[in-house]
Amino acid sequence: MLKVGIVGLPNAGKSTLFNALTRAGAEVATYPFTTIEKNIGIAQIPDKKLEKIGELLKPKIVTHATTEFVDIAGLVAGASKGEGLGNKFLAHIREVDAILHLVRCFEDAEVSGTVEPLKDIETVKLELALADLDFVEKKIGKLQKAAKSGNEAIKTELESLQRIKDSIQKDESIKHSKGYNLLTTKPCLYLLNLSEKDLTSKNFTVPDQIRNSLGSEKIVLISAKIEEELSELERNEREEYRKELGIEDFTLDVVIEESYNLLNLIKFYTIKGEETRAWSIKEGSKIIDAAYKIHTDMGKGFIRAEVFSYDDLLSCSSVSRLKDAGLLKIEGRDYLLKDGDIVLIKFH
Ligand SMILES: Nc1nc2c(ncn2[C@@H]2O[C@H](COP(=O)(O)OP(=O)(O)OP(=O)(O)O)[C@@H](O)[C@H]2O)c(=O)[nH]1
Ligand SMILES: [Mg+2]
Repeated sequence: MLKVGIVGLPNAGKSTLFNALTRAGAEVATYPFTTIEKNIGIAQIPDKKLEKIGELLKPKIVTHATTEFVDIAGLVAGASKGEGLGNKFLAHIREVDAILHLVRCFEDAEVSGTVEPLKDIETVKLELALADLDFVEKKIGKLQKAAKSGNEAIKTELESLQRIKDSIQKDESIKHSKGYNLLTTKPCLYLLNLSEKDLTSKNFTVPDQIRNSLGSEKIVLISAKIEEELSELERNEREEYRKELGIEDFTLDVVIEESYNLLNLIKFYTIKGEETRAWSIKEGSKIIDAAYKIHTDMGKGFIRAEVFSYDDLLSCSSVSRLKDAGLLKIEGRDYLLKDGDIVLIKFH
């Protein structure tokens, strides 16, 4: 499963956010480096289409797609050189497919550390870049020895690594680095962790310096603490408390959805028997990939698939009417899945 890692300085509120997302109950404390070993948890992807399909077809079970979140140890300046929990932290970031970069903006005398969001952002960005530089330099060192043999492929790779190194040093975006799994090329969403007061008063505007530093990167305002409190409540109570606080948006849902988008996934649905279920798959996948994802036997014994779109189901409001209207298509194994496709796979 694809993973989203939560990254930031110690005491930024990473474990608090992680608990809100996954209800996994990771340890939270006012002192730094509470998290040493990474925590892994699963969050359901909020899905309005799935809920709508559920309302129409009334299956016994409705199953959401999920994403894995990883709560990673806090990072400090010098991590790339082994400071703090340096190397461990960086190895855990290397394993994730996308990053939620959580930035402390909340004042709280109880919680140690300072509130310097811009500095914190720059620190994390610099450490990730330095870790990439270190990785690329080591790789170049190894290849330079091998290149003495005159092998053309090695020479080409060396040139491309040299270009990547230049980009990192000039703080430019890195192109054509597929296969190296660099930290700075992972898709990233910035979350500003505001105090309860700043979030609910809606007076907080993102400082220009932060906007400039992040360029076109996406920013979401959140209070990890409020989200954690909300996540512990039952649905009705949660709604009430949210209204009381004056928060209209389901911030946590926004975070999960945006994380999901970072992973370049689309959703498809199965409606067989008593269960209606949402599945995630990489954009650009074929129906045969979906069949294997559901069950290996389904992939191996694939005959054909019946496919219709969520929009057509909604406008016809039943599968039989949709069939009458000729909107159910028979597709072969190479059919390219579209977001919102509802599929029934025939196999032997
Ligand atoms: N006031 C306030 N406190 C928060 C918020 N988010 C987290 N905290 C507090 O900040 C402290 C640190 O939170 P953690 O979630 O443990 O932070 P962390 O980033 O996981 O820290 P490390 O594991 O040490 O890297 C705890 O006392 C939290 O209760 C917030 O939104 N507002
Ligand atoms: Mg933690």
